[in-house]
Amino acid sequence: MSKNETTSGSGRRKREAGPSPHQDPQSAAGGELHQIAGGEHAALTTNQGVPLSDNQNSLRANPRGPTLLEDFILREKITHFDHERIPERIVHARATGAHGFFELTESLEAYTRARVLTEVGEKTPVFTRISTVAGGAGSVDTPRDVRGFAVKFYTKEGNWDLVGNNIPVFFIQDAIKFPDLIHAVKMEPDRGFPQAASAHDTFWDFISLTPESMHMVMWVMSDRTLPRSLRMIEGFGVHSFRLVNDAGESTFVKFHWRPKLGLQSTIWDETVKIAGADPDFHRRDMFEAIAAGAFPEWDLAVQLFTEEEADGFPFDHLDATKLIPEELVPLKIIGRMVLDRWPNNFFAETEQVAYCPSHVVPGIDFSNDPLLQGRLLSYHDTQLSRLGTPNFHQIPINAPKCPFGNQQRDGQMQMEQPVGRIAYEPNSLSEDSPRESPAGGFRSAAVAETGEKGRVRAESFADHYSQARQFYVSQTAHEQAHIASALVFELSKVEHLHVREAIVGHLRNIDEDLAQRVGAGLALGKMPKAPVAAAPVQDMAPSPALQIIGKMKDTLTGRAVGILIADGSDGAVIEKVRKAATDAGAAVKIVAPKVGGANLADGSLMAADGQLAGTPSVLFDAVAVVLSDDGAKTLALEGAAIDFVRDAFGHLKAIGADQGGHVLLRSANVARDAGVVDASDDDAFIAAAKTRQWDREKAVRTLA
Ligand code: HDE
Repeated sequence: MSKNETTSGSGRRKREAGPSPHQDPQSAAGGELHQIAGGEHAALTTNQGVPLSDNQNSLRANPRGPTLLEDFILREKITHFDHERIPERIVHARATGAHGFFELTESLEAYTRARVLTEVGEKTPVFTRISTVAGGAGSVDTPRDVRGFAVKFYTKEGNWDLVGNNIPVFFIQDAIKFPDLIHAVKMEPDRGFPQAASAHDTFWDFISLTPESMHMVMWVMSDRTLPRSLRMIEGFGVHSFRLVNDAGESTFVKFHWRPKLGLQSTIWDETVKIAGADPDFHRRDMFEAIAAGAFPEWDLAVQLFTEEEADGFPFDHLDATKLIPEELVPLKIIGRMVLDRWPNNFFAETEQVAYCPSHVVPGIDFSNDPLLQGRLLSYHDTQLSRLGTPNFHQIPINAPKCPFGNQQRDGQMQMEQPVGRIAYEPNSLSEDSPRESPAGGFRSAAVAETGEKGRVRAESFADHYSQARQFYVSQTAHEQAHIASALVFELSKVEHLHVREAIVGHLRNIDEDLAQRVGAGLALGKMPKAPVAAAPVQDMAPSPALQIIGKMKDTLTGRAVGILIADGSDGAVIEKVRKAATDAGAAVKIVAPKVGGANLADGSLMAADGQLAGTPSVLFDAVAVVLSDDGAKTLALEGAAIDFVRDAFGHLKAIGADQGGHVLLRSANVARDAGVVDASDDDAFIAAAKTRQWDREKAVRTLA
């Protein structure tokens, strides 16, 4: 059988039918053979199925003459190309997506009738898209930014989209402020920069005038926005939702994703350098992990609480700038999500996938969070503009995997061909047209509403600082220093002094020490006044669950180790380090001055996975340097080699070095400390490599 397949019926081209680890087994169902004489390859055709004899030359009046308008092949190809782009998402344009499944391990039967949350052991297919917010589709993977965490569950009762972020709160309390927030953070409209960066005047100006954003600002300035890998971030549904059971009773719920690999971030200097070394750092990491069978995995957990319990919280859970501390309502793990298949085609799937928080299934319902209420409108509207048609649900990545049908008809890009006379309901002319399901269909929770209509903000939304303070005081000293330094960095890019001062004023309401550190970092001279808080600032109990360092796992699983070698390196030491790191779960890469490899001391050639100039140490979690004395002397004159070890040290990573390796370290002024160990002592190296050397930081940079 040749590979010359097209899908049957539609005549659409199928992807080249070679074996692919990423191909959806279900979509691989065979089409008819497109019968083209001669050759092994599929015939190249126009979109009308006409085979092409020549794809290299357009039709000319004579060999050196004008191109003819009659060339329908040229016109079709160029016109299609001209229309290849669709409007990119106004936010969350840059993303990585993958297929997988959700498996329920604990039934929530008492709380909900949603089968996806009651059928233990059931594997529900998912498509998950993790994004940055501010940058365009072509921006880098690693700006300081929130990560979107959107999961489409293709359940038996319809699609459920859980469209969350990697931060459990948001900047604003009311959807009507969203366009202002996004306009403020996006590149400034007169100059078209900065791309994918909040460090500029308009963002901080808006924030300084929006005290409700202070809690989110603490999270955004923390290393949460600098993830080491998308496999190592948490996800949050942010808003309260409702679960509704068979009896019609409802319970509030917050959704949490917890990475099996633990939480891990990079540090700012490292992040900046990663952006240059590999703009696709996170996408590549996810691609490589899935290709290697190291499937990213998260637990799904819920916080469940009643209306009465919520009334007792010292904040309003309908306010998306507040979280519910785990110490107040513990997390209950109910299942796991595994991402095990890369998309066949980035555009068809990751770009065209259309998430809407309004996509819920029977048994899941909304709360009155005013931010959520606005989102219920916005996403569907945005899909109409992006995908151009109310039939976007028919695009394969968006279509439910359960049967679906109704009397909606026509519209642009209608792919279905409904048969028969009936396009309305109720009707008496058809036996089998779709009907309502009074018993199993979607029902909203019967919630009583009273009160006066008006453009008002509830009094219970007035406290903007208490949880910001709780977040800050819950952090380790290292994390607090990073937050203070991030604020200094960002505000130092703000030209307007009054904006810098206004933010420091807000910080005084959060934590005086933080405000002093940032004020000193900006050389403010005189501390600005704190604005009057609309509600008294409360001291809430610290919540260690808000840390990153406290949630980092001491492990090399899912992490990467780089071994720098050169001509003359000792193969036995390299192998020892490689084996120890691989056994500990790391992906190991050999880095050498030339990609072809290095001639080792014993005369053998060791191939390299990366060339030194293009494979800096920022791409690894720990490094080893195995060099002969001559190799070290040569590399001491090589900027990329000096940077390799100096950055590894500066980014608080473990360094294992043999005798020659230490020669290079000395040339780079890298001192010995607890994380700089002998490469031959693989136990010491692996122990150090499993974590970061936080205590080293004060020796390598001045933090605010
Ligand atoms: Fe979104 N958001 N958002 N957002 N959001 C979009 O929808 C919007 C908010 C989130 O991978 C857009 O399809 C409004 C909170 C994710 O395709 C748009 C408000 C949270 C994604 C939109 C918010 C999110 C989006 C742009 C304030 C965390 C990417 C493209 C009321 C819970 C989904 C699109 C994907 C995308 C509107 C606030 C998460 C314009 C009006 C809070 C993960 O519709």
